Order: sequence, then C-alpha cells, then structure tokens
Amino acid sequence: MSDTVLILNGPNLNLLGTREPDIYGAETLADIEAAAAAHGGGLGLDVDFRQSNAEGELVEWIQGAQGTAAAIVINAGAYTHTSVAILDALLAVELPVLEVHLSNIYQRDEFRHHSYISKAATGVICGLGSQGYLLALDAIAARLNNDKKA
Ligand code: CA2
Repeated sequence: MSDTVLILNGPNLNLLGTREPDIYGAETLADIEAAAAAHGGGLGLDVDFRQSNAEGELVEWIQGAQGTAAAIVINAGAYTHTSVAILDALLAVELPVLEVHLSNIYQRDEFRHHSYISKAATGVICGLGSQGYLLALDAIAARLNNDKKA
C-alpha cells in the first residue's frame, strides 16, 4: 500500500500563473499538482493536493491527516507569517512536516522573514519555486524508507 502525502496550499495560491510570475513563476497550481502527483508516483507516494483560502479549513485538514497521511507538505501562504492556529495543528499531529515556499521569503519584506509554522517543521524549503514541492517529496520518501528499514 502506498503512503499518502497531504500537500496543503494556503490563501491566494489558487492565483498562481495568473499574476506576479516574476515572484511566483508561470506555473498554475494545477501544473504543480500534476508535477507533484507524477513525482510522488515515482517515489511510491500518493499525493493528496489541496488549496484553501480559509485558515480554519487548513486546520481541519491538518487535524484529519493524523491516521490518514504519512506526512504533510505545507505552503501556508500568508498564514505562514500570522497563524498560531496552523502552528498548533501541525504540532498536534505526529507527522513529518515539510514547509515549502515558492519564493525566498528572506529576500522579501521583513514581515515575511518570520514563519510561525517553522517551529513544527521537520524541514523548510524556500526560493526554489515549484521544485520545492518535489524536493519535499524526495525528503519524505527518504525518511519513510529509513523508518521502514529501522
Ligand atoms: O513564496 C511563497 O510560496 C509564499 O508562501 C507565498 C505567499 C506569501 O504570502 C508568502 O510570504 C510566501 C503568497 C501566495 C500568493 O500567491 C499569489 C500568486 C499569484 C498572484 C498573487 C498571489
């Protein structure tokens, strides 16, 4: 049976490919979903890819991952810099969490330099565009394979 990785995307990421391509790239979220599903498939991972503009919905999806997913990849969008609720949900689930950002948040506005959710993250990838999602899947596959050997 394959392991499922829940990939969560926060507010405004549904707009990818329509605006600000200089910051976020030209790909749409559907393009990233397709690439993640294909890459995950090659690693023996099923990908459950979701986006919401609502903080509470993201919290509910994180809570629901316990027992149904092997790991979480999250680009929480602007909630990265504001949401204690998402941090608490990630801390509550006992799963590997990979935090991903398309842009290099440290090259941008000062308020983007702090992430509430990094405290709950196993690892953080930023500035590599959509490749960050695929690298997160690589890291999860390596980790799950190690756990299976142990
Ligand atoms: O770099 C990232 O992935 C971010 O998480 C993206 C968030 C931003 O608030 C974070 O600081 C960094 C914003 C996502 C908004 O995406 C848009 C895409 C196209 C057009 C407008 C917004």
